[in-house]
Amino acid sequence: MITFHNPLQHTHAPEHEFFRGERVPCFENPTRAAYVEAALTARGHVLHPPDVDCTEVLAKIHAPRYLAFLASAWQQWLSLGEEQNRVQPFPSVWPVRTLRSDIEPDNFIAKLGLYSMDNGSPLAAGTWTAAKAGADAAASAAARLAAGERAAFCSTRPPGHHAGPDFMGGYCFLNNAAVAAQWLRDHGAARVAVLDVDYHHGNGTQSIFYDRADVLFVSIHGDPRTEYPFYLGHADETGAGLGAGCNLNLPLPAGTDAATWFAALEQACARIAAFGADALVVSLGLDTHEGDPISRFRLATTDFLRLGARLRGVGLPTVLVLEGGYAAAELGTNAVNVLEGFEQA
Ligand code: Q9C
Ligand code: ZN
Repeated sequence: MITFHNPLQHTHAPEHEFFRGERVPCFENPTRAAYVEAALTARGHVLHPPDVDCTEVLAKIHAPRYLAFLASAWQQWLSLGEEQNRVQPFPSVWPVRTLRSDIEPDNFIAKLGLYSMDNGSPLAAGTWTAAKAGADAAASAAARLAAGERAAFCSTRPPGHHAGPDFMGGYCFLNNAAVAAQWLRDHGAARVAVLDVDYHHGNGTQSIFYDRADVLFVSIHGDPRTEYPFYLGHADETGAGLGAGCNLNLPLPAGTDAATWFAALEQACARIAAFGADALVVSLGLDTHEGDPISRFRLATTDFLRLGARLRGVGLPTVLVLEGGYAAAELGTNAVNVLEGFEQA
C-alpha cells in the first residue's frame, strides 16, 4: 500500500475549542498526524508528499464563495487589527431557519457563521494552507489507483467529512474523501463507493453526494439522537432525486461493542457490493477506538486489523483517508493495524 502525508498539516494549529462551557486545548491537533507518520515510518512505509493539485476537483465539491472565504479568512481576520493574530476567531451567529444565507454579509464574524455549522472548527493562520495541501494529498492517493495501485492511504489533517458544500464543521474545512471520490469519477471510475467508518456521521460527504447516483455513501456512526453532528445521519436518509437509494446510514447506540459494529460493517459491505462500484474511498476515522476521549464505541486496537482485512475483502481499488481519532498516542498503532490487516488479508 502506497502512503501519502500532508507535509503542511502542522500549519493548522489552533489552540482552543469549546467543551462543556470551557475553552480546552484542541483535540484535533498536529500530534495526531505525527503519531500516524511515526508509526508508518517505523513499519517501513515511505510517506509521499502530494503530487496532484486538486483545485479543479475542489470546485466540483465546494461552492466558489465558500472556497474564496476560506482562502482569505485569516487575512480578513487580521484586517480587523494586527493584534487579532493572538486570538482565534469563533462564529457567534448563524443563518438558521427563516434567515437568509444568499447574501454574504460584510462583517467577518457573520461570514464565519454563514460558512460554519458549529463553533467547533477553529481557524488558525495556516488553516487554508494545511487544508488545501491535505486535499491535494487525498487527490494524490486517488491518482495512484488510476495508475494501477491496489490501495493508497492518506495520513492527513485537518479531517474532512463534516465539511459540506459550503460550510466547515467538526474540525473539517475541505472534504478530503469527497475530493478523492470526485477525482476517481473524473479519471475513469463510473461509480464510486464512499464508506465512512468514523465515529461521527459524515454529514458533509453525505450532503455533497446526496442527489447523485454515481457516488454511493455508506456510514456507520454513533446515533445522531445523542452524538455529533446531531442533525443528520438517521437511517431514513436514503438519497434524493437521481441519488435515491444511494445513501445508507447505519447509526448505532453509544457504547456499541466490536461484535455489533462488525455486523454493521457486513451490512455496509453488502450494500457496496450490490452497488457495483469501480473504486472505494474509506473515510477512516479511528475515533471508534475504546480509548477515544470524545467518542463512545468500544473497538480495541486489534479490531483495526480485522477492519483492514474486511476492507480488502471488498475487492476494489481503495483509497483510505484519515478522518477523526483523538486518542493521539494510540492513533499510529490503530492506523498501521488497518493497513496491515488490509495487506495481509
Ligand atoms: N467541542 C471528527 O471526528 N465536537 N470530528 C465535540 C466539542 C465535535 C469530530 C467537542 C466532534 C467532531 C472528524
Ligand atoms: Zn469523528
